Amino acid sequence: NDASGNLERVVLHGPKNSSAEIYLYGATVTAWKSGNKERLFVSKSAKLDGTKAVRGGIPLVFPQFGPGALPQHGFARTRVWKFLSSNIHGEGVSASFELSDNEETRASLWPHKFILIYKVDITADTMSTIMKFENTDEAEFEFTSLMHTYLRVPDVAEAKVHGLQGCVYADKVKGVRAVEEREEVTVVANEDRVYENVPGVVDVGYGGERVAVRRFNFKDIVLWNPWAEKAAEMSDFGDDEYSEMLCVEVGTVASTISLKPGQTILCGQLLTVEKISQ
Ligand code: TA6
Repeated sequence: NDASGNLERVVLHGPKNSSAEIYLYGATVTAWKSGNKERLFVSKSAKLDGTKAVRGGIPLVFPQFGPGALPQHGFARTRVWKFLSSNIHGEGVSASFELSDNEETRASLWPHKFILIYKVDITADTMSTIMKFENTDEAEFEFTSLMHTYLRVPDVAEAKVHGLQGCVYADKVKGVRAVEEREEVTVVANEDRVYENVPGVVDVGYGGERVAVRRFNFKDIVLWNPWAEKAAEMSDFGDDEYSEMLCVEVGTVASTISLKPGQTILCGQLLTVEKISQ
């Protein structure tokens, strides 16, 4: 709870010392421990007081990815969600959260009625984050959405990303579109890429482990590291922290998701920590 006694965050304790922490602000996962290691990156300078989106963990991007009519990445990551319930099941534990439209969003340039139900579930070696989007309006609407996952890695230059070969990507640093030729992608400079319609599992290997990223109903994968020059421009990102993180973000951002009145869609990801046999 925060200083005035309001519920500020939910901490989940799962099997084999696994755990997760979710701030109600933005329903932002800010920690995920598996195999006794922290698997997410949160900047030491991140704001956790609700004054701006958390720099790290898994900020939720909805209803707009990137810049546009709304503030960058939309409003879901900077609103306080409602804690619904937590649940212990055979393999682990979960917590659910809800966000719906309010006066402010109805007065915004995205004035639609919606309900989001977000569920974070951990087992010994996995974390899933699943969103149910519902159109509670009288008219169809469309949106883009993404789970902005900051993975923690010992050294980003040593991280190997598999599963992107053959995909078309928009390179936002170079301002070009191209096809990924590499089976193994490494990040050794500022990268900001939207890989479109990625077919299968993407995994991020570092040391003797990898995190496998499985997703459903999210078409694209964003790969981002600000590197030193962009990190220096962010007040909530330490100058040398960029080497400890790699954003591998699941979403539908190169096209939109549209929902008719009353329609729902479930989208999400399953992150699994796996040992890499040498
Ligand atoms: O991760 C992709 C991206 O869209 C980058 O372009 C960069 O802007 C990043 O999100 C962080 O955005 P933020 O608004 O959280 O600073």
